[in-house]
Amino acid sequence: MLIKSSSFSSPFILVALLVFVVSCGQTESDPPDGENVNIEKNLPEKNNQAPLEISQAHMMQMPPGQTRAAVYMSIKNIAKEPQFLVQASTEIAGATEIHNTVYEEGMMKMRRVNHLQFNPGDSTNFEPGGLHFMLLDVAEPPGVGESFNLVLELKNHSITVPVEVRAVH
Ligand SMILES: [Cu+2]
Repeated sequence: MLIKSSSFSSPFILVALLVFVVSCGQTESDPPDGENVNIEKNLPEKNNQAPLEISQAHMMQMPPGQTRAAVYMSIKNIAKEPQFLVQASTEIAGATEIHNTVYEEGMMKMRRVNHLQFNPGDSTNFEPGGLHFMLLDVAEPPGVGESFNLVLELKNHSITVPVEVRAVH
């Protein structure tokens, strides 16, 4: 399932993505015709477009008594400029950190990441054994099927991502 998430309403984002595709399909030698010009008049301000496409945002159900959890997702930079993730937060956690998993001396360790760069067109997977959002001090773990919002703070954007809680099989 693909979830396009942002701090804006869904219809707005659909329009923004559509316009993005249209503008990408045009080349210098292929100027827009009259109809396209009319469409472009309705272009939202460029920096209002959500630069990241988020999919598969989820967290596994937390075992009783546990207060930490990892959130996973796939992030694709659909903008033309590099995007910088500097912070994440959610109301259900006392603190949220960006972590990477590293192997040192045969041990798997988590390391905090201060910021991440997403280059145009790149897809980055947050997945077990790799990058993840670490939720700390979760007082009331959400149940299976519920969802909560994780806010991604980029340098120039704030994107609200619905995170789905999945059952551990
Ligand atoms: Cu971690």
